[in-house]
Formats: sequence, C-alpha cells, structure tokens
Amino acid sequence: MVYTNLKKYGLSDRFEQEATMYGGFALARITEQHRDLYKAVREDGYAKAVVSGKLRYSSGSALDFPAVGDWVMLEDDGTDGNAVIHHVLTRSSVFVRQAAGTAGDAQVVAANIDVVFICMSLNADFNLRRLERYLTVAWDSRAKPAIVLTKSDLCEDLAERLVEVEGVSMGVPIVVCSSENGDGFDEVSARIGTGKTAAFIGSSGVGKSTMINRLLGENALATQAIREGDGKGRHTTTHRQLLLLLNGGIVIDTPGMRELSLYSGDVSRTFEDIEDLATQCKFSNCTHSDEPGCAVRAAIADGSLAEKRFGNYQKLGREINYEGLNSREREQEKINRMFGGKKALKNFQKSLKKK
Ligand SMILES: Nc1nc2c(ncn2[C@@H]2O[C@H](COP(=O)(O)OP(=O)(O)OP(=O)(O)O)[C@@H](O)[C@H]2O)c(=O)[nH]1
Ligand SMILES: [Mg+2]
Ligand SMILES: [Zn+2]
Repeated sequence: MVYTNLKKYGLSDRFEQEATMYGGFALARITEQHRDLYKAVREDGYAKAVVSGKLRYSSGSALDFPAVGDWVMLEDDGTDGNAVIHHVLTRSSVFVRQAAGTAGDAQVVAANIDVVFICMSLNADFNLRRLERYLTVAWDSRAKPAIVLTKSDLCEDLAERLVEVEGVSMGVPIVVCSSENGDGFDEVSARIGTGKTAAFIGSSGVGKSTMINRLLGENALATQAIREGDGKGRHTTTHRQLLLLLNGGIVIDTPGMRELSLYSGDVSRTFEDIEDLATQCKFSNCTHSDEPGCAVRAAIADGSLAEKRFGNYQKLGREINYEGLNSREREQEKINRMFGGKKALKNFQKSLKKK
C-alpha cells in the first residue's frame, strides 16, 4: 500500500508498520470527534466512523477509545462513507487529563502529537500556577512542550511577564505571539515542522482558534470575543479537530478547558529546581516543613524560590494519585494508564521485530 494522502496527515513508518498487523482493515487518522461519532481520514478520503462493539466492550477505560490524532484501523460498514473503528494503534504520545466532574476517569485531549503548545494569554488568562499545571501534564505526554503567550499586543508589561514565565518554564521554549500583528507566527510554524502534529491547548478565549486560522490563511474555525466582565472565554470551540496547514504541518484545535485536573503528570520534570534543591537537604527524607538543614526552606527564605511555586509543587504531587508506589511501579502504572499496558507495547515491539 502506498500512502500519499495519509503521509500529509503525518503518517510515519512506525504506524505504517503497525497497521500491517491488521490485514483487511484500512488505516485512517481521526480528525474530529463529536461524542460517539468520529470523522477519520483514509488514503481515499474522509469517512464517518463509530467504534465497533468489540472495541467498546473490551475497553477497560476511556483511554482505550479513539481520540483526535489517533491512528486507527477501519472497516467499511457497506453504507457510503460510513466506517467502523476496530483497532486503535499504539500511541506515540498522548495528552491526558482527568475528565471534568469525575473522580478519576481519563480523557484523551489529543493523541500522537509531536508538539504541545500550551497557550496562555498575556492579559486575562495569565496565571503561573495554571501554567505549571499544564506543564506537568505536557511533560508526561511524550510530546515536546512549548509555551505560547498570546495577545502580546494587549500587554503593557511584557518584559516583566516574561521574567515571571521564565522563572517557571525550566527551559521550555517560550513564544510570544499576537494574532493582531503576526508576531511570533514564524516561530510557531517552525516549531510545528513538516509532517509533524501540534496540539493547541489552554483556557477558553486565549486565541487558539484565532492562531490556527491565521496559520491556515483562512477563517475555517469560529472565534468569539471574551466576556467583558471577567475576561473569560465563551467556550466557542466545542470539539477537537485536526487540520492541515499549507506548509505541511498538522494542527489540532481543542476546546478551552475550564480546569485541567491531573490524571497523570510529571511533577519532577516541571519542578526540576525544587527537586534539585531537595537533594541538598540535610535529611534525605526531608518533607521541607520544619526540618533543620532544609535547602528548600532556605531557598524560600532567601527569596530564590517562590513559596507559591513550592505550594503548587506539593498540591500537584498530591493530585497525581501515585502515592505509595515506588518508582518502578509508578513507571508501570504510567504505561498501563497511557499506553494500554505492557502487553500492548510488547506485541507492538514483536511486530516490529518480525519485519
Ligand atoms: N488583541 C488580540 N486579540 C486576540 C488575539 N488572539 C485572539 N484574540 C481574540 O480573542 C478572542 C478569543 O479568541 P478565540 O480564538 O476564539 O479563543 P480560543 O482559545 O479558541 O477559545 P475557545 O474556543 O473558547 O477555547 C477573539 O475575540 C479573538 O479575536 C491577539 O493576539 N490579540
Ligand atoms: Mg477555539
Ligand atoms: Zn527539605
């Protein structure tokens, strides 16, 4: 099978190979999701698709269901343009949150992404603690994070804001953008790259869809002014959608999140500075509360570590329910949660070896 269309949608050798395990099915990428109904692109065009009964009943959690960005195996159901999703190929990366209003159900925001743009506006939405939260999830996604600060045209103290963001970014690239004057757009384009997929995530109203429209060169996506009273967005985008850029990049627009509850996350990577400090505490099991010789407390006292940042580190750590697991169990739990367990990974590796 020669895939010229799907290559435009980011198909890599790795997924092409995995797809050969499923003879008789057609390879496709999910481009839209509307509750139970999906839109997928195959080599020969678009199809509407639903999940097969078998996939539905064998799935252990919401993570087993397809999401936008997923590579899937489809079978025609005989009716024009309609298809059934039988398999979801092993994800290379996934941005997962805890579904809003649930105790612990996962929700896949985007799958198989190379870059995750954490979008935050330089006006109403600006919040360092929220940024730390997004970074914690992004580091766990296996995609490369970048911080996109939007609406620079509305910001009067850009230099100050930048210093604040640099204080929590731990080396993650920061792009300052304005859809008003085009600032930062070349860099955003360059960070996506040909054949690579970038997801735009963040609160409602920060300008995700506006940016994508500008990158597309047309107003394909609806946008709407934020509310005057409290500066909050109006939740204009209602479903996740994958689109192709003219320069060969692939983008995923997502609805603004009211809150990002952690399902999984990498606190150590996000708060590298604090974990480095902790290695200098006198006691290796220091809780950084009132022990003598605590390097974390000392850093807070001398102003080099913000107390609020430390508080958020502890809060996010508690929110990720990995408590009581050692590092190996934690790693296993992560694979289980995000990638369907070791068995799925092993099968996939075996299939690669056979080739
Ligand atoms: N001044 C200024 N306004 C912007 C900029 N980017 C977006 N906006 C405006 O911000 C408002 C919200 O933009 P959207 O693109 O709808 O925001 P969104 O992040 O997609 O929001 P949801 O779909 O609700 O998640 C619109 O009125 C845009 O015109 C910018 O760089 N500068
Ligand atoms: Mg939008
Ligand atoms: Zn300590």
